[in-house]
Formats: sequence, C-alpha cells, structure tokens
Amino acid sequence: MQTKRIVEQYHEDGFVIVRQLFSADEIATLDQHLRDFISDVVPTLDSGDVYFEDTPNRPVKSIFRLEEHDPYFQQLADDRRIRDLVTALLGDADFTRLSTGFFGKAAGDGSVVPCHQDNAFQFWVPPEALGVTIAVDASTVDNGALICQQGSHRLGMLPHQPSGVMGFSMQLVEPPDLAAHPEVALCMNPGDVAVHHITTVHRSDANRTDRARRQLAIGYRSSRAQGDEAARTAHRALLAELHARNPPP
Ligand SMILES: O=C(O)CCC(=O)C(=O)O
Repeated sequence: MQTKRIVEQYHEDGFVIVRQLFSADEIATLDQHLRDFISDVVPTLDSGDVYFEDTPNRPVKSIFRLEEHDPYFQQLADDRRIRDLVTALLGDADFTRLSTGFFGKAAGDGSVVPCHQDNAFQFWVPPEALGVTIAVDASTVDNGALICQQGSHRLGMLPHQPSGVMGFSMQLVEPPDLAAHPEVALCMNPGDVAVHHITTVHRSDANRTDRARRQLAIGYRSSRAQGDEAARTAHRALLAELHARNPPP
C-alpha cells in the first residue's frame, strides 16, 4: 500500500495494517530475542514489568519496557521503516519513541484483554500518539487478534473504570455503539505491522487455539503531545490502591 493510502486509512479508521514490513529472517531474530529475554531477563524483573497468566503453566502474559534491558529492542523501535511510517502518521518527524511491550497470548492459555483506549493509561494531551504492533506469530480471530472499533478514535477519551484484569487495569465503562463503530479483527501474519491511534477503542479475545499469538507493541508520541502529570499521579495512586486490595498472585 502507498504511504498516502496508509495515512488516509489510519485517519479514517483509527488503525491500519502494513503487510510484510519485516522479513521472515527479521522475525526469526525477533523471536530469538524474545525467547532469550523470557529465559534470562524475565526472572530478574520487578512485578510491574511482567505479568503471567493465572493458569497452572503461568506463561508470560505481558512484559513492559523491554528496551531498558536489551538494546536490540531499542534498535528495532528505531528501525527506519517504522520511523518513516510513524513520521507520516503523526505528521511529525520530531516524534518521541516511548516504550516497547510484549503481549503474548500463549497457546490455549492467553486471556482476554478488556476493551480500552491506550490513553486511559498514558495521558497524552493532545492525544497525538499511537501504538505500533509487530506480529511475531500469525494472529487470527480464534487466537486473540487485536480487535479495533472503526472510527472510535474520533470519539475522544471515553470513561474508564477498573477492570480487575492484571496488566490491563482499566476498561471502558461502555464500549461505543457497534453499529456506528464496527469491530475489525486485525488478523496478521508474522512481519505484518498494525498501527492504532491512542484513542482507538480496542480489545482482544482469549486464545482458544494451540497456536501462540505473540506481538510486540511500541509507542510513539508527537512532539506536540505532553504528559498530563496530574492524571498520571492520580492513576498511579488508583493502581496502588487496587494492588493493595487485590495483590498479584
Ligand atoms: O494483547 C492484546 O491483544 C492487546 C494489546 C494492546 O492493548 C495494545 O497493543 O495496545
């Protein structure tokens, strides 16, 4: 797809998929770094940086700030192809790279991600920020592909409430009308990249298959977006209260 069409579609829908941005060899390298990270770094991480599924095998559910531990993830987030894409989508070459997260939905064990807008956790004003998702495995309707509501980024920030879900503390009080904002499953193949706006409503289902659905998610914000520190402080206080009431297992 041409850059012009990618940008138009992103602004129209609040999300877009760019097919095969990374080669099979590049995804194999990413896969190896993830495996090494999980075996070598995860055991050393603080509880807020890694979450496990609450099932007997306790597979890794999500990891945050990978770039702080392995420079490979910094280099990947600064890859020229991603930088060009983000520059075009944010309309700003002076954007800032945020952190890199891993969302694994282990085969059979991957749990639901509640419906939310990323800015309910990040608090950028104006909300000129986006999430880039790199597919490590194929994502399908059955293994928990990311599901976005078309055009929901234009609704602004909607009310959220605590979700009770470890690692995704907040969920929408009420998802937008499905007729006006239909859900689209972002089914991807390894090497595909999806981008969603920071106010696009999205969620994902449990992984009901024997195939893992692993994704890397990297945030970027425009130079115009500033963090709302008061909102962040209030959110941290809420999280601390929720953790105290219901400590992670
Ligand atoms: O793992 C998922 O399906 C959700 C990921 C997510 O919410 C995100 O990338 O913003």
